[in-house]
Amino acid sequence: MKRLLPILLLAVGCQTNCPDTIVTGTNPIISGQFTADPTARVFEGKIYMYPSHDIPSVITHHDGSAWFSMPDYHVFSSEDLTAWTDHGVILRQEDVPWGKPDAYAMWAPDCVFKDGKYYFYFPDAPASGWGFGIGVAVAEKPCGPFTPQQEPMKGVIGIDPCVLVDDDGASYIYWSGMGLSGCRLTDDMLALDGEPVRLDEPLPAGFKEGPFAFKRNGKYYLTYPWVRKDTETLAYAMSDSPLGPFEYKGLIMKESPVGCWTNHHSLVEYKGEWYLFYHHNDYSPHFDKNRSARIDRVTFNEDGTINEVIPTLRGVGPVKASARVEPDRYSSIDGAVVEYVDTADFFKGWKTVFTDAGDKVTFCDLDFGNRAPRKVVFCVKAPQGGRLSLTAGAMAEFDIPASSEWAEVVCPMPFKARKMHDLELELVAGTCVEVDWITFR
Ligand code: FUB
Repeated sequence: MKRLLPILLLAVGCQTNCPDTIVTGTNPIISGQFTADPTARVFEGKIYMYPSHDIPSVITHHDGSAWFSMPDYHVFSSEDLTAWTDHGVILRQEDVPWGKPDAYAMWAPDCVFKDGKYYFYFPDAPASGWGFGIGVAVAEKPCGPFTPQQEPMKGVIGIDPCVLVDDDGASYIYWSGMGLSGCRLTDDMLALDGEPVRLDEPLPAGFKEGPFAFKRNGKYYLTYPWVRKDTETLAYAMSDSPLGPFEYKGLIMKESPVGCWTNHHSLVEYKGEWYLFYHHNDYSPHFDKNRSARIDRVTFNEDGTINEVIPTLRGVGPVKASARVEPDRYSSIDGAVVEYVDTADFFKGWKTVFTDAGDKVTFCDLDFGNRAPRKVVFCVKAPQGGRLSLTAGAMAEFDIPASSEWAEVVCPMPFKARKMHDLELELVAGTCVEVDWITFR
């Protein structure tokens, strides 16, 4: 074991902002703005995410409390689930001909592809009348421009549309409003083709909103937020037919232990693996109507049932050692704690606080590539200094000089790390060492 002195200490700010591409690989996947109700679809070989867009509340609920405020929709795409391109706003409340332009009611959307066109389904409050309608906007490309229809869909009063395009081209829409309803769509995707069917009646009581339907190996899945006690779980039911009857099968994700009343999700297969997109109020700990999209892996059993997904901070994206590695998005933690970097700006993210010797975190699957880095950089604050051990295949210890401001401490790498390793950081001496991020050069 070798003790190494830092060769450079720079007092710097430790956060960056990139306007169009957000690179995390961890949860939540998008920073700098809120991204709720994420619907993920694969178009043109990429993942597209159509979330709704929470902003700090500008409207109140009928009881006077701050309420969901959702003025528009963005679309994001990614090839690797780590780097997300924000393609910008695809639809604004002011642009919906039948909508109330200041309702802030652009709730959970969906987008599907059929016969050369992209159909974006979205809830909005009608300019006249009450409740929610569901509109359709059509585009030639997955990121628009989307042209909304003049009128909402007839026969649909409700929120959270989801559309399943079946293998034979027949399409079905599912939505929430006085229960969970489903109906076949007309071939042009713009209207109901027949009478809606209530789908929630055979399911355990407690269906709320946000249905997401998909087909896998000939079975139809109806997945949905379900309140069995006090907040939303994600549950699912299966059927041999797109309009049921659906049989309840179990939970996909339990209630969040803290913070967020809602959960809202989608499941998607991408490059041979299945993923659950869902949300949590990570960047808004005091207001659960400002949510952020997350992703975790989903696995299925032989009989098609879904294994419970345990939410992680590590997420699913590949993370390169040459990127900013955030140990606060840990895979496991022992003694160390995670806190916000700046409670006046939660988008600055988190730091890992190592208080006592032995406190540690592990960050799984860090990709060092083929060229072993020569340096490691710690973005740290350590009023009394300390010593961290770093394990990535081999192990070394690094002195962290005393600094009461954030500083980049650059040290030579004493061993060659190549390919994939789980990274472990442990405080071996000193007290109260805070780590914002580390990187390898
Ligand atoms: O985002 C507003 C509403 O909260 C959605 O439509 C629901 O599914 C819930 O996530």
